[in-house]
Amino acid sequence: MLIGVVGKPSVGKSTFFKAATMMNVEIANYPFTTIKPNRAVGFVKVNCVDQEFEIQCTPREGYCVNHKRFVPVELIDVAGLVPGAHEGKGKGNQFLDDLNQAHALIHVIDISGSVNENGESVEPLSYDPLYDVEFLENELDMWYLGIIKKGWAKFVRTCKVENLETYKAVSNQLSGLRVTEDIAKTIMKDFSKDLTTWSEAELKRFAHELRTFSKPMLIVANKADIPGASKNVERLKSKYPSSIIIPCSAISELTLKEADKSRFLNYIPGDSSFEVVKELLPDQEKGLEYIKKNILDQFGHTGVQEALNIVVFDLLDYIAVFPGGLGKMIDSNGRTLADCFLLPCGSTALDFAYKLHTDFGENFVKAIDVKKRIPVGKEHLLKNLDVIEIKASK
Ligand SMILES: Nc1nc2c(ncn2[C@@H]2O[C@H](COP(=O)(O)OP(=O)(O)OP(=O)(O)O)[C@@H](O)[C@H]2O)c(=O)[nH]1
Ligand SMILES: [Mg+2]
Repeated sequence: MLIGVVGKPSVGKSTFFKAATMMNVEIANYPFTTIKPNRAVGFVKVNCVDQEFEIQCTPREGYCVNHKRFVPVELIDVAGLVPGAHEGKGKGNQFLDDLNQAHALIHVIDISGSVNENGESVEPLSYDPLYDVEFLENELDMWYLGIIKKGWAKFVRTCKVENLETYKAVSNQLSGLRVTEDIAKTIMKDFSKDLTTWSEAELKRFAHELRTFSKPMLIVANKADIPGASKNVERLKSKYPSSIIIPCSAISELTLKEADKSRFLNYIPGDSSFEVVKELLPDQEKGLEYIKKNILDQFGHTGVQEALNIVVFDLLDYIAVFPGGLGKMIDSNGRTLADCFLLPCGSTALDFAYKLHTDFGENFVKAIDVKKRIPVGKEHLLKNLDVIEIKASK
C-alpha cells in the first residue's frame, strides 16, 4: 500500500509526512524545500482484536497501544506542483512518475491562505486556497495525459491491426499507473471502442477518468490552526460537497508526537486528547493549550491519522485481517498476533491464503474463522477485523 502526498509548494506536505512517519525530513517556509521524494512508513489505526481474546499482541511491524493497533502503510512525499507544471513551470512535473504506483493521493492544501500559487509566503487569509483544488487536479490530469500520449498513435494502430479488446490493451499499456482491467473496462464504457476517432478533448477526459479511478484522492485542509482558517474549511466543503475534506494541523500532530516521544505527555496518534505527565515550561504549556483548544476540541483530532485511516478504509475500501489460529495466537518467533494485513474489500479466504504465502494458496484446504470458531471455504468473503487460520495440505 503506497499513499502519495501531493500539493503546491509550502503547504505542509513534508510536515504532514513527518508527522505521519516520524522520518526526519526537511521542512521550511520557502518553495521547493523538497525536491527528491521522501519515502517512509506511516500507520493506519485499527481496533486490535487482541482485546477480544484477552491477550496483548506483539506486532512484528508497527505497534499497539491500549489495544489500538498501528498497521504499516507506505507514504511518499514529493516536490510541490505549481500551475503550469506540466509545461515545465516551477520544477515541472517529471517527479510525478515517483507516484505511478501510489494507490491513492492525499492533496494537502494550505487552508489558511498564507501561501500564494507559487508557494511563496503571503499574509494569512490573503490568498484564496479554494483555487488550489482545481489547478492541482488539472496538473494531475495533464500528467496522465502525457503518459497516455506517449506512444498513443502506435498503440492505436496495434489495437486495430491485432483486433485487441481495447480495455485489456489500455490496462496493459497503463498498468504502471495501477490502471487495472476493471478500471479500464468501467471507464471505456463511456468512450468509443474505435480509438482512431478520439479527439484531443476525449483523450483529456479519458486521462481525467483514469486518474480519478486509479488514484482516488482526499483533501487535507492543513494549517487549520491559523486563526481564521476554519472559515475557509467550511467554504471548501460547500464548494466541493462530494470530496472528502479533512481539517488538519500537521504541525500540531508533529508537536504532540515529539512531546510523547520525549515523555512529556502521553498521546496516541489520532486521539482527541493527551495527558501531560511532566512539568512543562510556561511556553510549552501555552502551546499545548492552544492545540487542545483550537484543534482537538474543535475538530476532534489533528487530521493526520484521520486522513490516513479515511484513505485506506473509506476511499480505497480496504479491510484489516489478522492471521491467527484456534487456541494459538503465537508464531514460531514468540510473537502474539504478529501480523495484520490490509486487503481490498471483497477479498476471499483464498486471497488471504495467497497473501500469507503462495504455498498456502496453492494447497488451500479450508480456512477457519477464529472468532466464530467455524470452518469456511475458499470463496468466503472476509470482513474487517476477522482473524483467519489457513489450513493447507502441505
Ligand atoms: N501553522 C502551521 N504551519 C505549518 C503546518 N504545516 C506546515 N507548516 C509550515 O509550513 C511551511 C512549509 O512546510 P513544509 O512541510 O516544508 O511544506 P511542503 O509542502 O513540504 O513544501 P515544499 O517541499 O517546498 O513543497 C513550514 O514553515 C512549516 O512549519 C501546520 O499545520 N500549521
Ligand atoms: Mg516538502
